[in-house]
Amino acid sequence: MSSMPITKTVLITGATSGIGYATARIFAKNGYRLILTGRRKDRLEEIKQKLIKKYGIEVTTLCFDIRNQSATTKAYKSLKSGWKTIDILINNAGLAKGFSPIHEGKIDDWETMIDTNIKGLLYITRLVSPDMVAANRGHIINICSTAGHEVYPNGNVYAATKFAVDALTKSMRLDLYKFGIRVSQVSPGHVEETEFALVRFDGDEKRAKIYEDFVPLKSKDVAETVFFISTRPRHVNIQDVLMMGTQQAGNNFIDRSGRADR
Ligand code: NDP
Ligand code: 8X3
Repeated sequence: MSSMPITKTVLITGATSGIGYATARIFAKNGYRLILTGRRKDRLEEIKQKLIKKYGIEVTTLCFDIRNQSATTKAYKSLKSGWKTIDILINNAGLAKGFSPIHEGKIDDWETMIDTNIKGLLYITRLVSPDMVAANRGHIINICSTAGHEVYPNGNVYAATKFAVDALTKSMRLDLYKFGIRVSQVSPGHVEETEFALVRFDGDEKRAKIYEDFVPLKSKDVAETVFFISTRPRHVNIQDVLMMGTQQAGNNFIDRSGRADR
């Protein structure tokens, strides 16, 4: 780490748990200023205080539902002047809801995934990117998924939203590279130390135990990758990192013979 103080500001959507929280911790540890978002106000406040106390950094929080365009705009516009220049935007907020074949899927679940994973990502990007264009610099890192590269049974709409994220990453890059803005993506396979499975199965803890017979990635593994991407020299843009635990070889190939770390 350089001895110069880091003054870069990072906005992380969905920082109240899992990959977003792990990403917040690694940027905090390295002295960045953080804007953390999510819907759970108490969690945001608790994480803010923890990171300030542990790392002595500056943190501000924005509590809003990213599916709601006016709430997203209002929250973003509420940022105090010193917080308006965002160097790195990490589009992480997202979720899967349900695990049903297409003919049994719940329309509400589909709407939730589409509104969060695609429309929410677009709303915040639309707000942050003009200032990056004006400044001729910036970095946007989208959290996609292996599900954005390869489908699996019952993954239908979740996979469709992540294929959309992949398309957006590629097309945002085409629109923004002329302005010196890097657009990158991380596409993880299964990741534990997240609430992903619990959310997918509507809080059903039994069904959410999907990592008991293999070792997936941990949230920190993904966070470290995001951090690595964001700390390359300005002339380097890592476009996509497809990453899985060693016991996963593809979305449809998981060695479930037991956790290799036991
Ligand atoms: P978590 O459930 O732990 O985290 C999801 C985060 O997104 C939370 O902070 C949540 O905050 C936020 N979020 C969800 N919905 C909304 C909303 N409507 N408005 C604002 N924030 C919202 O799961 P992960 O950490 O696993 O998920 C992070 C990203 O990683 C997602 O995009 C997911 O698709 C992706 N991913 C996850 C993988 C995994 O296996 N875990 C693998 C590949 C990709 P809050 O509830 O406070 O609003
Ligand atoms: C999350 C990983 O395999 O559940 O994107 O789709 S998976």
